[in-house]
Amino acid sequence: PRTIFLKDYKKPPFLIDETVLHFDLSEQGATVKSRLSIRRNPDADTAPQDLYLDGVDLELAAIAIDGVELSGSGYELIAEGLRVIDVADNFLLECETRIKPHENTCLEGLYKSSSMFCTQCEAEGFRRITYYLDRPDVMSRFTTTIVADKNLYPILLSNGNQVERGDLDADRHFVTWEDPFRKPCYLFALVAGDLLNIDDEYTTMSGRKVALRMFVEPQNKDKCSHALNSLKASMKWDEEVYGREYDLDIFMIVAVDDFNMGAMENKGLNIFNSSCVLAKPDTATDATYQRIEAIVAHEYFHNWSGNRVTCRDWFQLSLKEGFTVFRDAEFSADMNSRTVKRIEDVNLLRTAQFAEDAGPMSHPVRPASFIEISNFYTLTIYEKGAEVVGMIYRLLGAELFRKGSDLYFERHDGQAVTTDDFVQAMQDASGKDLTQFKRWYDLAGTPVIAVDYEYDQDGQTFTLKLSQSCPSTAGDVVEKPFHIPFSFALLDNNGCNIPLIQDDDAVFANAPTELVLDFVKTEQIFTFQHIEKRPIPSLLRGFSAPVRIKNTYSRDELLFLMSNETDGFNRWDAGQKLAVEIIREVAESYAQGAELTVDQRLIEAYRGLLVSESIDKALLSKMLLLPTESYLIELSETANVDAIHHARNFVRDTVAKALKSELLKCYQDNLEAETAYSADFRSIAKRSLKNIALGLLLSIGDAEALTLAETQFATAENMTDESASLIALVNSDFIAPREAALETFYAKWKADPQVVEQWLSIQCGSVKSGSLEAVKRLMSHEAFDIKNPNKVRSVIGAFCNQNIVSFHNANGQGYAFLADNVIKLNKLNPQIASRLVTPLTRWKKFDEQRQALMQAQLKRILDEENLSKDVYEVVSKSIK
Ligand code: HT7
Ligand code: ZN
Repeated sequence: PRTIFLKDYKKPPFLIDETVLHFDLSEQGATVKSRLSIRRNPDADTAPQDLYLDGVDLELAAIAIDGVELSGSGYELIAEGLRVIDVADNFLLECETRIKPHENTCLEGLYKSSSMFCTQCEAEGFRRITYYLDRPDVMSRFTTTIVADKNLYPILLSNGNQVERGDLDADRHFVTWEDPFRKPCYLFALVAGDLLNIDDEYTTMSGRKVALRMFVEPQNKDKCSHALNSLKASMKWDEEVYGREYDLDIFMIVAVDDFNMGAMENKGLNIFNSSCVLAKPDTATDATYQRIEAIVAHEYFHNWSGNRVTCRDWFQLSLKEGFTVFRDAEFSADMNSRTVKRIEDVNLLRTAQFAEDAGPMSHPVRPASFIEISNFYTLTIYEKGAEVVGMIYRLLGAELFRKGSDLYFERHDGQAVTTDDFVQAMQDASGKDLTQFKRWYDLAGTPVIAVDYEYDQDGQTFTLKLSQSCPSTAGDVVEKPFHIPFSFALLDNNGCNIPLIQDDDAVFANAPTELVLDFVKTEQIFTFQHIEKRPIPSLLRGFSAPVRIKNTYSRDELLFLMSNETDGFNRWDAGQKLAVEIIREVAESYAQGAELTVDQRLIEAYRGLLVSESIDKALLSKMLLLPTESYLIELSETANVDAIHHARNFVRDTVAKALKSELLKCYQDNLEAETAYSADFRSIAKRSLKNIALGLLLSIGDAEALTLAETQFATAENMTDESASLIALVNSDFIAPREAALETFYAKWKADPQVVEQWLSIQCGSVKSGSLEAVKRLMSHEAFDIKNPNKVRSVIGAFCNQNIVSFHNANGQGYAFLADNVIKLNKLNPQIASRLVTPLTRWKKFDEQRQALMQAQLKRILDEENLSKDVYEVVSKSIK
């Protein structure tokens, strides 16, 4: 397969001003007629005689230029495309293509999901619909007519506004849609089905009424209100925080069951994976409620950051994704607990993005090359990309950042641009030099910061010395430093912030108590004056940059920070750091066969948190969670999976035993009956605390807790409590109650796919119920369907990513199981196959024996014939 390089980017030689599409959908297949008004691009880098169009798995039925049918010598079918020979400067190209949506299992282009037709065109799916210039810098006005059976497909949708509809003979009908905004074809969408609509309305800041319409299969009509409320909140937030107003008369959301990712921001017609949009209290957990709020917002925000201003090429993907994740994270922080949102995001970044960036697929936020773009919808593009935007925000401050985003949207509205254009707008609006900052876009790897500090009692100065380095994946060290916003404070021994005076002349009274330091050199010293007593530094507050920071604190300092740090994120992080140290200590003893003991100070710290009257419950619920096995593996040079698993469980159980009465009280205190389910963050925090306490108590085999869990399971009035009690039972050693609960749960919910997905992943992700044999059995269960990505993620994904000791069993059978399924999925759905293979690519983290077993499976996959580009790229880059 061919590698595509950013350095080879050329402007498109042709442009398409108008795209008129006509779809005829039937049970036999679809016929697509296109009329493209094409002209040469006056700004093109080259002027070829021929026009090359992208096209994959299409049957060309007819082709004409300016109304004249082309003979065989006028065009040539080439690999993945069509060459139209010797074209003029301006012409109308008409094509008729036939496609088979029913046979489309890769879920790109036009496909069928249950009884409906739908599309997924990003990144390069449009070329599976018709021949086209399938690249984001070709922006066109689309008019789309859909013809289909009126009874089977009463609803026919596309982008923009509906302009015409009518009946045809033989029980067929048509609808025509016109999108007034020029857009790249990756934002095209079509939906046809027997769907119900739930309607709402929004009045924009300028007083325009926008119809909001959510389309779902009839059985889901009571699962729409949360998404619609989230949509209205997002529309309002984007007006208030970014000054961005919605621009069409209608905004549509469609839920589909078969979808490769979470959702898609098609202009005016967002398509969602059902699991990311449908919710009602008895079927969706709090986590799902919050995920839906975030994803609805994310897709809506793309209307400006992605659609109105789009990407020039796919190397710029983070231009829209990083910025939009930053926007949706700020939205979620405003709607919920800001500290908890930050904790969750940093947890994901440090666990999974750092691992990606240290692995074989490591790439910069703006990659320099790729084989298959679908492989680059990564944590680096999304999450690290959002961190990079967040760093600009922290360097500029809220006001200048807003000036920058206003300038960016104004300057580039209707254009396809680059991450450089984004940074330039931020620089021009703020006057802050971001030249060095741009390095974040082009270099892979996670910088490491070493912190050193000194307090001089006589001079009353505190000196902070920061050094940075960045190990690249090639094993060398990046020489040039990054521009790092390093958020910093000093705490006195009561936990109060001390004024930070860097310049002797500064007025003490106006001195800030928190600073964002511009850390731009490899080594840099910052000095603070008039510090009367030895302070404790508060470093990288709020995780102000995506870096690893070497731990500089003693255990006592960490304990102090756990109860006194004024930055919520750092307070939580102090607890994590302490727990990591203690689990590692226990893991070492376990590996050596020595006696296991847990530092009593950790237990006392948790006791202090549990009895605290003042701590915020949302933060407390996060502080009571130990670092995950995945994070502990990520932090290890060579991970001893079994030792980590046992040590973490030992620490958890020791804490739970010691704090049994506090945990029972915590459970009872947060049990209070609710009038009605509410997904506000305070209610969520209470449920979360209660359920964490329950899980801890059950993990130590507490009989009283078993009764509590069984009662909660039988009487729960919402899915959060029902599934939490199921999870607690599944992860306990109460075998009979566990099996009974799993059976009852399935019998109750088997008709609801979103709940069944949870049922599958709870079992497969648990070491207690998810043995490899059990997982294989589930793959023959009526609830499983290998063609449905959600089911694949719930079973195979949960086993390989969450049930870590079982997947990494030294017998290698977990690895072979994953490889078998990657091979199977390679044919059915390459995008899903290549995502699924990720855990095998992380072989470097494990012992030699496991490394060999993992690599053997990667080689087995690579030896397969007809490997997709998707799987080929990931596997070939992962083999030593
Ligand atoms: N922009 C969307 C990306 C997406 C996608 C990419 C590849 C294959 C399938 C896909 N479905 C959606 C989603 C988003 O980031 O908003
Ligand atoms: Zn996105």
